[in-house]
Order: sequence, then structure tokens, then C-alpha cells
Amino acid sequence: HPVKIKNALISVYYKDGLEPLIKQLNDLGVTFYSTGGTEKFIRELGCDVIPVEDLTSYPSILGGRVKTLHPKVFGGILSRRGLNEDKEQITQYEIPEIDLVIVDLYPFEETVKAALPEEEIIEKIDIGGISLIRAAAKNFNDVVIIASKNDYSKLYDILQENEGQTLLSHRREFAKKAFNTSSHYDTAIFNYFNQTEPLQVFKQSEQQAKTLRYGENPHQKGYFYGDLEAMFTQLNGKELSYNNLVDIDAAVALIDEFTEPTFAILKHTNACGVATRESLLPAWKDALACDPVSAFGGVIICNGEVNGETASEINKLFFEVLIAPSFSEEALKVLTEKKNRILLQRKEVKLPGKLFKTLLNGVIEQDKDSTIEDPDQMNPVTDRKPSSEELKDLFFANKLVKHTKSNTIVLAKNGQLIASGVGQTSRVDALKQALEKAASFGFDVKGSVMASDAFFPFPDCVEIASDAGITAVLQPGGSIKDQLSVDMANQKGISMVMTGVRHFKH
Ligand code: 93A
Repeated sequence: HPVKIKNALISVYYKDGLEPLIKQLNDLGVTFYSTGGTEKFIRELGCDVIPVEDLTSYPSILGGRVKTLHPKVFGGILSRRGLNEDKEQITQYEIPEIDLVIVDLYPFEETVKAALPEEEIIEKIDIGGISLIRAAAKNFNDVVIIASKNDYSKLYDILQENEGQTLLSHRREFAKKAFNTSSHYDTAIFNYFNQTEPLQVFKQSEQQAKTLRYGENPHQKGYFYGDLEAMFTQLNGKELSYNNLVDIDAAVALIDEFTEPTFAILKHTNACGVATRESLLPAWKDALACDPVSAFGGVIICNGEVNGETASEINKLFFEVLIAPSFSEEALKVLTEKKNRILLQRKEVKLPGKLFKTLLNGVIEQDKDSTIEDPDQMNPVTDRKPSSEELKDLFFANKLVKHTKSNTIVLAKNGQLIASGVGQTSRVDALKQALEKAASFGFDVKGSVMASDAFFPFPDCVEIASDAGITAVLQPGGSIKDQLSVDMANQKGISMVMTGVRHFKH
């Protein structure tokens, strides 16, 4: 049955977009009842409006917590127009029938996202509004419920097309949407209470949660809790994405292993190019030479000022992020030509020493892997001892292994990454991948060194490596079959050091 709207209760948080509907309803002769802010808004549009306080004979109390929660309000929404008993009662208690309810709830989710203090979040749990929505939706037979600002124009169009009336089918559809809104709202509240500890700790810290464009993929939401401005000054480029942050974190951890001029290029948190040189320009060229294909769209980091000449070289590559402690004026001129490229000037700050990761129904915490072995610690276990050049390269490769996804094998020579095998399910696969990559970019691995993040369970890797021309090997040791690998190295006449420290990165 078509229903003409006589009385409307309007209580909305966001008022924008409401004006045309109010004016239309006013022209249709609808009487408005409304709460504080909304009442003021309607009045300012030049329409008459009855404060809900006049209806309930109560002021808004408890700081607004109780505004509309009253039988004079809910009676008029819930009364069944076709039922004589209901009719008699609302007449007896002088309750006006409400035929339209428009509510836009307190923005609970937005308040959670803004990481405001818990008291403020709790205050944003709407009680009266959600009750109005549920009551009006329940009585869709006689009442129209608009439960979201997205539906103002929908009702406007319906009234326009139906001579100011709504049909039952319209009201049922609006009721369905209303329960969708209310269930979504309560789910958001549940999710807030159901959060696990560390996230709470971050959310309640001084820092604001930063809403990222999305998570790892566009269909995943993403947030950052922390203070990026304390770490970087962004000099150019678009907003940092979730994946950018993950790569930047890996880049920072890697470059901090080096004191000599070093450039590193990372893709998906793994280094695809690293070189240490007497200055940054050759370091850049040799880092890029390692794997110019993977470098495309990568995250670049260095540990010294980027000058104009180096910037012009970097500028030839399409990259995503460049991080440096400083940039010369000339470098900035070159690098800011393309406006999307992210340039970060790093500040000197100490980072927390703990790592957290959510898994199953909890969180695991661990200390950062903050040790790195020095060459003196690299205990030679073979007849042939590594030369000082080899020892330097082993030390270099060990730093890379530590920051590359396991299982990993790193091949290096003269302070340059030659190739690595990354994230493989077997160590032999990692080695084969590294050798194949090295060959595909024209590297001769003869005389290069090999480092492994964990021990060799069998002598196969040492055999393959020495056959390929690798002359020195680094590994933590610790396998019950260590001796087989040592024997193999001796048999092949290459050297091996054991560090005693494993560097898994899963
Ligand atoms: O604090 S409440 O849960 N208590 C209520 O009785 C109540 N009635 C409406 N919040 C209540 N509302 C909400 O007030 C509405 O959902 C709406 O978001 C807001 C509109 O307030 P105002 O008109 O004063 O801006």
C-alpha cells in the first residue's frame, strides 16, 4: 500500500547532501522532528522543525547519550497502523505516528581508523540512531527508513515519481538496506573489541594510524601505525603504499650493514643489485649491472649524498623509491622531473629492536637479527684458507644473505653482488638459480664467493659451486653432516669458513 509521509524524524551525523530531500519533504507538507545538530541544520534551510525534546519532554541528557531513546519517539515508529490496539494506545499517550526516519550514524569506523583514544571511540558507538534504524526497518509495512546518507537521493527520486508516496516494495527494500547498515555497524564494533594486543598498543600510542591506499593488493585495506615523518622527509612523489613501506623497511635494514659507499636495489624486499665502491657513482653503476631487468621499478637506497652526476645515471632507470641521507641541489633538480617518483631523505633515528608478526589467532614477537659476523670470526675449516680479498667478499655476501629471503645463496665478487637465489625450497635450487642468473647477465662466476644463510645438509652445494669456479664458501655450519661439505671443499681445493651464526629470513 502507498504511504504518504506526514511526520519524519531526522537525526543525521553528516548533514551534507540532505538539503534537497528536506526541501522536497517540506513542500510535501511533512512535519519534521529532529535532534540538536540536525534540527539547527533544518531550521537554517528555512523549514519548521520540532525539537525531539519537545516531543519527549526531556532534554538531551548524559552528554547526548540519551536523545531519542523514548517511548514517545519509538511508539510513533513501531505502532502498527492497521492494529486498533496500537492506534488506541498511541492516541492515549499522545504519540505522533512517524512515517519516515532518516538516520546517519555516528562514524564509529572512521573514529577507530583515526586511532583516537578509546574513550572517544566508545562515545562513537551510536545507540539511539541504531535503535531508530532497527525500529523503523522492523515496521517497514508503514514506515520508510533511510539509514545512510547514500540513500537520500534514492528517496528523493521515489517521492518525485510517486506523487510524494512510497510503495511497500520501496519500504521493504529500504528496510533490507537498513539492516545491512546496522549489521555492518555492529560488526565494526565487534572487530574493534576483538583486536589483539600489539595492534592496540600501536593504536593507543601517540601516533595516528595512516590509512594507506590499500594493503598488499587493491582488495585489501591497509594502515600504517608509526611516525614516518620522524624517519624521512619525502622530497618528491606519490604517497607511500603498503608495498613501498615493506620494501623501504627491507632497504633500510640492508644498507645499515654497510659503512663504505654502497648502493642497493631491492625488489619485493630482496636485493637484486648491491655494490660497495670507493664512491657512490661506481657503486650505483655496479649495483645496476648486477640485474638491470629486476631493477626496473625497484626500491633504491644508498648511504651517502646523491650528487648530480649519480642522479643523472639513476635517472635513466624507471624506479619506484630512492632513499638517501641527502641529495645535492643538482641531484634534486634531475630527480624531481618526474612527479610520481618517491624520493626520501633519511633522518638519523634509532629503530625499535623488536619484530612482530600476526599469525593464527595471535602475534609472534622476536628480537631483530642485529648481529653480523666480522671477518675475524670467520673460522676457516678447510686446508685452503681464504685470501684477504675472498674474506672481504665473504663478509660482504654474508650481509646480503642475512637480508634475503630463505633459502638463499649469494654469489659475490669484488664487493658486488653477482647473483642470488632467493626464497627457494631447497638450497640446491637457490644455488642453481644464482648460477643461472649470473650467466644470463654475462657474469663469469670464476673466483667469486658463495654465502649461504643456513648450513648445507649435504655436500651437493659445495660440489656444484666449486665446479662452477667458486673459490670460497661461507656458511654457519651446524649440520650433522658438516664434515661431508668440508671434505668436498678440500677435495676440490676451495676454502670454506663457518660463522656459527645462522641468518634465516622467512
Ligand atoms: O548518543 S546516542 O546513541 N543517543 C541517542 O539517543 C541518539 N539519537 C540519535 N546517539 C543518538 N543519535 C545520533 O545522533 C544519530 O544516529 C546521529 O548520528 C546523531 C545526530 O545528532 P545531531 O542531530 O545532534 O547532530
